[in-house]
Amino acid sequence: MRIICAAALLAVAQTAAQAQALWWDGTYKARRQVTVYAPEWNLPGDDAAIVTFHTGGHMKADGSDVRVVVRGKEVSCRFYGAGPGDTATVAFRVERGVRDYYVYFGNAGAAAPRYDWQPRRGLILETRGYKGGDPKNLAAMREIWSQSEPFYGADAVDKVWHGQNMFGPSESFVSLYTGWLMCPSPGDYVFATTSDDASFLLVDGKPVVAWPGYHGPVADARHSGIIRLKAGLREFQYLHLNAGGTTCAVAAWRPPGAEVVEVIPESAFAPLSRAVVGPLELAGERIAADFSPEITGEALLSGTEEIYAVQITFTNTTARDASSLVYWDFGDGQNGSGRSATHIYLASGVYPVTMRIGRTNDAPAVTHRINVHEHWGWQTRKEIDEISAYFPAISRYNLETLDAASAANLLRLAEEQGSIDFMTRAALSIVSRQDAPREQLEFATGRLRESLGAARLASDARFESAYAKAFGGAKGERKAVLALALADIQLEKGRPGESQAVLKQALGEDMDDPLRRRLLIACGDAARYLGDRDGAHNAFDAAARIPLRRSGIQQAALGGAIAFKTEDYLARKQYADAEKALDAWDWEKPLEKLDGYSSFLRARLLEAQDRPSRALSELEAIAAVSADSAYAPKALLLAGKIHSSRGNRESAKAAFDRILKAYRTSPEAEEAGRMLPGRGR
Ligand SMILES: [Ca+2]
Repeated sequence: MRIICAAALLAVAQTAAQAQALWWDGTYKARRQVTVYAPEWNLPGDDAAIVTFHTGGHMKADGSDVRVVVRGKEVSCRFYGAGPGDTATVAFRVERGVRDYYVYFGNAGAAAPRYDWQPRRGLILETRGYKGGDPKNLAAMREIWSQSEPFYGADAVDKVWHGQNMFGPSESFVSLYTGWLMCPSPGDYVFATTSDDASFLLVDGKPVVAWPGYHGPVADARHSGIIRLKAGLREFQYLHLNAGGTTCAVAAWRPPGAEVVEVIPESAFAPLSRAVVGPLELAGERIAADFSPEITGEALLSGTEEIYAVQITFTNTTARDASSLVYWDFGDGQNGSGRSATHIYLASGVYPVTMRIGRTNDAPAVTHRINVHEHWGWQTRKEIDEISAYFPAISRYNLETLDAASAANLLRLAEEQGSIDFMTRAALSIVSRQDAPREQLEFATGRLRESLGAARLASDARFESAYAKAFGGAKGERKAVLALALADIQLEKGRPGESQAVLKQALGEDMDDPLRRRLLIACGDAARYLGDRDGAHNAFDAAARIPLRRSGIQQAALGGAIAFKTEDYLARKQYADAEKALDAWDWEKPLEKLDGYSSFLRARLLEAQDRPSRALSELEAIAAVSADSAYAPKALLLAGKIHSSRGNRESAKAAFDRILKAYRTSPEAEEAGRMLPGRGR
């Protein structure tokens, strides 16, 4: 089928190149020839064709300027909708014996045509976004449909037999199928539906089956109805809603004389032709650059989150263009060259794809905004591609220019593949992008912190410089997220003053409560490291006053069991778990950081993680800001031991001396005495 289409397209291109038909109306900027290869069907009413084409951005946003013209005269048509991206879908009346039509668009002054024509052929599906409402009955469902937006797309389909939104996101959407059944004989027709969620089936405007409400599908025809019909063309309508989660829509029937209820087959609907799209033409332009996109593959990017990579092949279809210098901008920060180009998209969305014929700025160029979304390949094909097949191409992407959503998915992919280098580059490319939303920025800095650890982030100059650079130009929540990441590195490097300055700068920005709480806790830490007990207390106290929305992990951390858990994790050398438990503790009870216990456990963890300088900062903070606590002498003792093991005799001696002077009656005094050089045996 694809090969036939491509050949037909080429034929159209050549025809257009040989003899360009006269322009119908000078107020129109753009047109495309569309060609109907179909026999006459000898059915009642007009034959019809449907076409979806790219507009190059010339069409009015509401499509009211779209006209179908043959031999200088308008033909009745119905415009279904604009988008997503620069596409438009139009059905039109097919004239007897006429194959070539023109669809005109790009006329700002045009108003919608006055006629109200509908194709009485085929099965056409339209889907839109669900905006709410309870599908408790047909009237409510019709209201839901009339309120639903945005328009996701429309096209001819074979059957009502779908497990996802054909044109956009599947999580929640509303569908309207309108078709024309060729009823072979008069009699009683049984219709059945199974759906997730609501569905309503009508024939000739009369409700036949209703399955209202929110529910999953069933595997039988228990939701059915019966209607007496005359032979001939009958209007079929099927309204469907997926309010959330999984989806499915199936319509079945049993015509008179049939044995079983079966999915209404494609052959039951009156034939609707699909017109072949010719190249874009622009009024007064000798060459109008044009290309056509075709989905040529898809693969799961991430096994756990069902993120798809979609491969699209773009073909230069410019009429009367002999040049071979064609340059592509795929709209996601990547470029290519060649008469056709294949590109792999890593995130759903609408991408402005530009094709330029030649390198100069005045070279003919066109931009079509292309809609990329999870394709329905799993339904129409048995297998999808392996992501490893896309890896060579993806690994050549310029990550500095890759858009943030794609970079975030790439980061997931790299992480799953265990490629630290690729992951690091993807994460840094997100950090360096001013347009990366907060969620992606947080995801990137979070993944880096978790995969590499604070010590490695601090030891590699790339991270601090990337964070600092991004921080300089950031605003709002982005600034706060970057401040946390940057302050963490600065603390790790023993620069609590700089850390505090960065955090304080970010505190002036607007942000949500959880982020502000994290920022204040980090501020308190910087103050502790500076030995500023009052400053730390104020910051922790302010953090504690911000209301919490607890996550499961944080909930589990409540009730004092966390200390025991942390000790246990430390004993078992489960350091990642210990760190999470401590983070949760700090998050829940920031003021307890001043009691010394959680900080002391933190220091033990840092020592175990082979981060002695950060551990020493933590221990010194305890001795400075929690001097009255029982953990102060413990902290000094551990600090002395760490100094000793690093060969810092003076510092070790100072720590032990301090225990003997300030905490003479503490249980640690005896050991400190033994540890002092010259005193021990
Ligand atoms: Ca559902």
